[in-house]
Amino acid sequence: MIITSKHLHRKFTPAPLPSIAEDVLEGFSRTPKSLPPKLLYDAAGSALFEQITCLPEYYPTRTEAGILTAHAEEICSHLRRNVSVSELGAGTATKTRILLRSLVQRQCGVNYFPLDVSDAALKLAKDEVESELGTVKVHPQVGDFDNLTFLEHQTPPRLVLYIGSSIGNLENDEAIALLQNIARNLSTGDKLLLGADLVKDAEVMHAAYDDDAGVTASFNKNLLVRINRELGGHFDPESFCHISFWNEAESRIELHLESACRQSVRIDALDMTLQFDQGERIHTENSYKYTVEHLENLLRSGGFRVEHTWTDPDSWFAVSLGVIT
Ligand code: SAH
Ligand code: AVI
Repeated sequence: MIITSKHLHRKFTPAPLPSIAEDVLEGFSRTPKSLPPKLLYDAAGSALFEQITCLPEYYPTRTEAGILTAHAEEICSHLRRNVSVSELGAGTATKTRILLRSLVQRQCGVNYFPLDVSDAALKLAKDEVESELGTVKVHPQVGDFDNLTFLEHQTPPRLVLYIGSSIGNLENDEAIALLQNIARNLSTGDKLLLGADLVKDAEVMHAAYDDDAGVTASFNKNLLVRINRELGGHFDPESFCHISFWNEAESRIELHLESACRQSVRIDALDMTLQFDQGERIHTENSYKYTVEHLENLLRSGGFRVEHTWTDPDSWFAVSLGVIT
């Protein structure tokens, strides 16, 4: 529980605070404590995520890349000529290049608008896409999913990518709201390609979030390092353990940081002192796993008609194309 939070007794004015302050304050005011997963992606977090995507245990990236590689031409054949491409949570856009490579065979040039909270990841995306694909012009959009008006400003036809199973980091109602918000900013004939991780053997899923090299643990603990740096936090990341487990009832992998001892932690910028009991956890991420039916229903709830769903031979991952009718 929070033992001191003087800010709660005075009017809270977010404007002068650093950008992550509000989210951290809100998350630490909850019981149990939690932090929104988007905070995992400062420059260091984005670099750690890139390492995760190459881990032998982390099957989602290579499985989705396999689907995109096998079906890129077929996916592109569903698109109208001169489509512009936007992407939510693009990161470094490594997998996106698989699709862009096919797209540039079909049209003279591509305008690509990757949106991400991570400025560092977007810089890499721009460098790598433009140096490989000379006819793709990258227009990075640094920002949060809550503002998707940049979609509306592009000339149709439009393709939006939301791949990587990033939708799995949202609650079901948040996922539907986000898809509806995407749909609101599109028009008839525009399409959304949605990639999602499927339910499979629990051991396989769990190992992907508890790798032997400890990269996912560092990714998770980096949240505390970030709070120390950006908000004057006094966390000792080594006094927290990385916890991950499969929650079958909720069909999700959960990530937490568990306090190894009873301790108090001050966060200067929030004028807050947190108290942790031994074993108390901060919930840092959910990663929902789907069935194809659930994924397609999400698209429908968002306002899209499902055109096609592609999976890998083991049905570990699915990529579904929806259209605004
Ligand atoms: N699409 C890439 C990256 C996935 S990692 C892939 O498939 O490999 C998730 C990405 O989403 C990160 O780059 C992170 O910075 C971004 N992200 C997470 N929450 C976000 C939010 N609320 N708004 C914008 N970007 C977000
Ligand atoms: C970005 N997102 C889909 C990843 C996932 O698998 O949920 C983030 C991640 N967290 C730990 N490892 C990877």
